Amino acid sequence: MVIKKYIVNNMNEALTRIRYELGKDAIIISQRKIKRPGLLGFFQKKVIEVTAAIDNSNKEEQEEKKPVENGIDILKKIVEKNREESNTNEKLSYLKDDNQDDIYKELQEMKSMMNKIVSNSSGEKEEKDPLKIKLEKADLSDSIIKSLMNKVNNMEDDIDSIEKVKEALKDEIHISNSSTDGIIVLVGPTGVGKTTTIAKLAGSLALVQKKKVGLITIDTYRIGAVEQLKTYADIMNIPFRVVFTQKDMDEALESMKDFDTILIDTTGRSSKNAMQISELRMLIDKIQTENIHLVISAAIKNKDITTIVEGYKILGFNNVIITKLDETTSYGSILNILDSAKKPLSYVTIGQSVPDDLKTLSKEEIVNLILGEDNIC
Ligand SMILES: Nc1nc2c(ncn2[C@@H]2O[C@H](COP(=O)(O)OP(=O)(O)OP(=O)(O)O)[C@@H](O)[C@H]2O)c(=O)[nH]1
Ligand SMILES: [Mg+2]
Repeated sequence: MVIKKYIVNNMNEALTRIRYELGKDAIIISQRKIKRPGLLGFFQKKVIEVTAAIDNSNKEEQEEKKPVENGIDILKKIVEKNREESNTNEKLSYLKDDNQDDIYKELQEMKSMMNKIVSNSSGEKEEKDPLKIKLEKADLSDSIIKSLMNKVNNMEDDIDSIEKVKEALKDEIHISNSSTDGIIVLVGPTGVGKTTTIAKLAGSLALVQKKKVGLITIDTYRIGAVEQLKTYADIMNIPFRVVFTQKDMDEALESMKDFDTILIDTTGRSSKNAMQISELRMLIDKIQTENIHLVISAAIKNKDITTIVEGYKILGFNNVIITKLDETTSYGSILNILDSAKKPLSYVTIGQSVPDDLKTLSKEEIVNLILGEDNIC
C-alpha cells in the first residue's frame, strides 16, 4: 500500500496528479486546507493538502486473501496512517469545511460500506447447524428446510438428530400405490421423458410381466411424435393407435377394452399455454382412470416447479413420475416436486435404457438419496 500527500491549489489538480501517479484505483483518504509550508507560505493564500492511497500489495497474496480481509486490512492501514498524521480535532474541522461536503459524504459511504463488510464477515463466522447444511446441499427449497428444522427441533431429545431428520423427511414423502391395470395416462412438459417412460412401462408390463398391453398416443400437436412410440410398439409387438379426436379416442379404447393395461402418451405442452392444455383436457377428461401421472424431470429449477404443477392441475393428475434422476447429483428436487404437486410418487426413471431404467423407490431410499447417503449410479 502506498500513501502519498499532495499540496495542491485545487481538487482538480489533486485528482489529475493522483490519477497520473497512483492510478485510477487510488482513493482519497483526507484533504484539508493548510498554509503553504515554509515562512513565506504564512503570507500566501491557503492550499489543500490531499492524502491519497493505493493498495498495490502483491497480487498473488491478494488473491489468496478473501476480499473481506483485503477491505478490512485497507481500512486498518488508513486509520493507522491518519492517526499518526493529524489529531482528531483537525480532521473534524476539515471535514466540516463547506468545500469538503463531497469528500465527507464519500468517507461516510466508505465507512458504512466497511461496516457492512465487517458485519457480513462476522455473520459468516456464525456456526451453522450441520443438519441445515446437509438439507441445503440437497437443494431442498427454503420453505421445506424451515418446516423440517421446526419438526426436528420439536422432537423428543432421546434420538440422534440425523434420525430425527430422516423421520421428518419420511413424513413428507408419499409413495403411490396405484395399480398398473387399466388406463394409464402420462402428461407433462416437453422433453421430460414421457414417451420413453411409456416405452419402459410397456416393456416391463408386456415383456416381463406378460400382460396384454396397448399403446395410444394423443398427437394433436406435434408431427413426428408418433414415430417414436410406434417404433417401440413395433419392436415389442404391441398394438398401437394414434388419436386426434374424441371419436378416435373412443374407438381406440373400445378396440383395447379387454387389455390389461392401456398406456396413453401425450405430446409435451408448455405449462404456460393454457390453450394447449385445455385441448388435451378435452381428450382425457372422459377417460375413466385414477392413473394420470404428471411427468417432471428431477433436473428442474425450484422456481419452475410451481408453474408446471399449476399449469397441469386442470388435467387432474393423481400421481407424479420424476425422470432423469441420473442427471442430477442432489435429490432435494424429488421432495420439492412432491410437496408442490401434493400427489404421491409412482415411478422414477434413472436413464435412457428401455425398460430397465424405470424404478419405484421406497421412502427410505428417497431419504438416503436426499441426505447424500446413497446415489443413483
Ligand atoms: N438421462 C436420461 N435421459 C432420459 C430419461 N428419460 C428420458 N430421457 C431422454 O430424454 C429425451 C426426451 O425424452 P422423450 O421421452 O422423448 O420426452 P417426451 O416427454 O416424450 O418429450 P415430448 O414428446 O417432446 O413432450 C430423450 O433423449 C430420452 O432418451 C432418463 O431417465 N434419464
Ligand atoms: Mg413424447
